[in-house]
Amino acid sequence: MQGKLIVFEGVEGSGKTTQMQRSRDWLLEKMKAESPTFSQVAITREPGGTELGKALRRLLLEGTLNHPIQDRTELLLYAADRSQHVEEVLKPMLAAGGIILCDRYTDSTIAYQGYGRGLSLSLIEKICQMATDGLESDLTLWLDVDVEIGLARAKARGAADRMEQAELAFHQRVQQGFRALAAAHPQRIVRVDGSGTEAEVQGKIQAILTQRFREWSLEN
Ligand code: T5A
Repeated sequence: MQGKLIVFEGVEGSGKTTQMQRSRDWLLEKMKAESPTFSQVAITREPGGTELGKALRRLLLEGTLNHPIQDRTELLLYAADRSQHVEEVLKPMLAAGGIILCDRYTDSTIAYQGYGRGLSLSLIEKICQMATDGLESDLTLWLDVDVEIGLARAKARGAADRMEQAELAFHQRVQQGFRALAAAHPQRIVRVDGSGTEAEVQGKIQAILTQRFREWSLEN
């Protein structure tokens, strides 16, 4: 089977990191049993999936209160992180047949910088196209949780980063963005109810992945 890019999306604290780790462990076990030659299941994230990206992540999330980042600057910094990530990490791994679990990708830019900040969606699409060189996810799992629940989970974990500190209405617009994206791309984006326990959410993800891997194996 060819490499696959599986993206996890959602509002702050929706459980992406938790579910990606569980999914990787499960996939590795499953692959080992079903296809002994298969080995690579990698986890990566945006921003911060490369050395350059780690520096950009610090700039984006630590923030500078005295010199706020302008909305278009923010968009370009996320795009710069992505462009580097696509060329340095995603394309080579996919070419080697790997399964990539990626924490956030282009839908986050549309949801946060488009719906959240109010930047032009057509401008964002062009910039995403340039940053990704046309590389789309094979599957995007949207972990759908109420914004308040997600923010409370993130807050319980520690100090809020620059994005988490944005007003509630901003995060609600972001959520609306994910909803619109899922409605517009029903084959690529699958909604997962993220409100249950970690194990319950993981059960739903495993069912979706099982079905998708079956379809992908039939394509070859
Ligand atoms: N961004 C990103 C943009 O604006 N534009 C872009 O183009 C891109 C790529 C990234 C920020 O950048 C923005 C979006 C973000 O604001 P980040 O640190 O990656 O920053 O932020 P998040 O992606 O939101 O990461 P978080 O770690 O905050 O959230 P996760 O990964 O969704 O959630 P997770 O798994 O860490 O869980 C959070 C807490 O909840 C608990 C966990 O134990 C943890 O403590 N939890 C649950 N509790 C109860 N029930 C469950 N089912 C739970 N699942 C997890």
